[in-house]
Amino acid sequence: MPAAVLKMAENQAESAPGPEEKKRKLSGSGAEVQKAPAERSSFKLNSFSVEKILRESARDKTIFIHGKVGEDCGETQDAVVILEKTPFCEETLPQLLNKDADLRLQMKNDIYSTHHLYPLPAFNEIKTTVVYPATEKHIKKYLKQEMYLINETAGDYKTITSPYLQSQAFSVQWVYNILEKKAEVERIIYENPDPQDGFVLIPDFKWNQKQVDDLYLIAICQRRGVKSLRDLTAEHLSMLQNILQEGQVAISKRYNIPGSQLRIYLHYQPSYYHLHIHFTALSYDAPGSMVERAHLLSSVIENLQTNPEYYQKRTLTFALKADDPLLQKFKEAGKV
Ligand code: M7G
Repeated sequence: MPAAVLKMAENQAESAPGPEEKKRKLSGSGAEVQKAPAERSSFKLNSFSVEKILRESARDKTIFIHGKVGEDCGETQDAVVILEKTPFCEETLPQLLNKDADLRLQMKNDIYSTHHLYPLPAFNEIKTTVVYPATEKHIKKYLKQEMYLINETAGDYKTITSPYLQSQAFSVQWVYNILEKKAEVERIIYENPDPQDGFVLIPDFKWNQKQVDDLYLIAICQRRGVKSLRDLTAEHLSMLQNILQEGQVAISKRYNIPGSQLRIYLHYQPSYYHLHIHFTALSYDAPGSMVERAHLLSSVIENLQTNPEYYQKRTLTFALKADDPLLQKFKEAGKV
């Protein structure tokens, strides 16, 4: 057993937080969320000109924008910028509500009044994700469209999906960069280095790590060549069990969230075809956690224990966007 695994296993019994400890940590004194201001970005927002709003949601307070970069120097490239208002953080409430925050009255009626609060910029963050240069496929990924359900049989996977993926899937270079310690090294939360059954646990880039309410991490398996749920057999059980057990312990230790408050699942279809598992706070309505996409890791493990070829044999259902070329392939094959 690798050292990292042993160390975690030893500490497992003492790692689950009691309700009081959890309350204390979540109320702001201990949960290890990222606080340090990051370095300045080299991406120049003033060189980004908006082409199209791909999607926006008033409820989620997010907007997905397609734009061009470099129009001034004649070499334009596509970029996708995602803006998202972040949840409040109990730790920074005092600064948000202090005398330096500018509170303007909007209306007053009897005991009721509404206001505009303009906090100091440091406490008014907009989480910003940039994909640059973005491919046509990235732009489509974020474009709001009608969805269609596909029931993919084992045969469909072999004849339609798999050949399509070989030619069309997104690059997983960012995944290799994490595994090879070329990127996001300081963000790694836990690693089991075993090349067969190990994994790296790291905050998902959807999470700004400022508050645990929307906690989102991913476990990326060390092993290459396992593309998705479809590839899993009993041979992968020990890796999946490591991810489930060690991932929960690592999150409990670091963020004080017990395994019973985590949603741990795989996407099918994923966007990136190197096996990874999503860990999100159960109380957070995470994007991509709907039934037609999310497969609970605990159920995946049990299915494989019952039938080692479960995911090789089963029909798997997922939704595709109207202009997804894979949907076109299914249509051509008369399957939609
Ligand atoms: P997925 O199920 O393949 O696709 O999950 P989805 O993006 O449609 O959910 C991949 C996960 O990896 C997503 O939750 C992404 O937010 C996350 N992710 C993608 N990229 C490119 C990065 C990255 O560079 N770093 C980190 N930490 N997470 C990423």
